[in-house]
Amino acid sequence: MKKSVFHDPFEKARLEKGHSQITDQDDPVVMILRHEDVLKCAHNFETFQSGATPGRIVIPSEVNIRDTRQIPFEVDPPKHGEYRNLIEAWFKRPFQSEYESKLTTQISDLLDGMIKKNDLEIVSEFALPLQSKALTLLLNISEKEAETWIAWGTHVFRSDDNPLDATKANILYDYIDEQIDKAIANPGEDLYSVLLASDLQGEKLSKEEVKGVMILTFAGGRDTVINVVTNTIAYIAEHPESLERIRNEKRLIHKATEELIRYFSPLTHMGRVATKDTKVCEHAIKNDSRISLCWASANRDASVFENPNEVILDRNKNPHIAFGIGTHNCIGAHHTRQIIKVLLRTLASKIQSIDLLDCEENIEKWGKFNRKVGFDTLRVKFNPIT
Ligand code: EMZ
Repeated sequence: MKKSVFHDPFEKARLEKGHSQITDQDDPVVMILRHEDVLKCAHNFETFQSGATPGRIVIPSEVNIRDTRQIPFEVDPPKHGEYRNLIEAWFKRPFQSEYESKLTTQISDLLDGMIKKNDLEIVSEFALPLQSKALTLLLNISEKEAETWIAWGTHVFRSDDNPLDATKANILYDYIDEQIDKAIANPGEDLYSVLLASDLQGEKLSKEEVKGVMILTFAGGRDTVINVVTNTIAYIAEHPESLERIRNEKRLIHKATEELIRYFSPLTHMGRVATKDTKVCEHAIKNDSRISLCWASANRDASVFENPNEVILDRNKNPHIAFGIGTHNCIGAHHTRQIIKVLLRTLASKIQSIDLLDCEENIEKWGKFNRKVGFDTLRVKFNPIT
């Protein structure tokens, strides 16, 4: 069995019922599995809100490990749009050519260091440093800062044996508090300072609001980006011809990026809390209960994607929702897309093939579903173009 194959555990339940129930910390969640239904619920932010108790829309729930509301993620319209307007332009900077060229230098330097190794562990030695270094660009701060974040490991709220590790989460909160205080004392051109200087309806954002945006920026794109980078390396190792195609078909890279993100869907699902008694696919949803919008299942829905379980690098019609959809679509999506695009381009320019030496899969368990989301370790050797 190829290691870069990611099965769809939801197919049967999606076809038969369209939903499934799981329990997370004694708080049940109805998973919505069909593309069409996920879309409908995501757009219906009045009935399915994000602005519940901080942490409750995350699965596993983070209500026991944080009180800070993540912004704009856990805020509903119209306030959501006001926050979003403040930061949208900043999160579109990855499209600028200067940003892209700095990202290219980072990834290219990192790869050069890795090419010399005979046995390289991708998650810790490549994907985590890449994610952290790239994040310094998004925050517009010194690349050196990435060293601190690399030491935190792949997930800031989870340690290896505990998905809800309050001690670990506190490291991030304390760090962000400290950075906010530094930016107050010494404003610069970084995201903290930009947020502290911005006005919302004539008032400056509070420290708590700035913290809410920063926690999301750190946590939201961490394990997800690491997984999609690692999984992409595994895919290329088993499909060396894909690099050849990327080298030869100049326009393929955009479609290939979207397709890999669809196929891997690194965030399985995101929750919402019902604001009234309602129904989804004939299934009753009680007021104040949780549903999950299962992006991973929707992205394998055969009524939308032809041959959904195949990676088709030049897939034409690809309305995937790996970054969510509707008001709350992922604000870090541009940054992530650039990372994958630049990664593919850089690999194509330097690498002939990748030997996959060994791996340990990272399997998430959601009730009866076991979903491979990435790797805990992936050992490879890069073979450069000579
Ligand atoms: C939250 C979430 C955001 C959550 C879009 O996802 O990502 C998770 O990894 C974090 O644990 O707090 O930021």
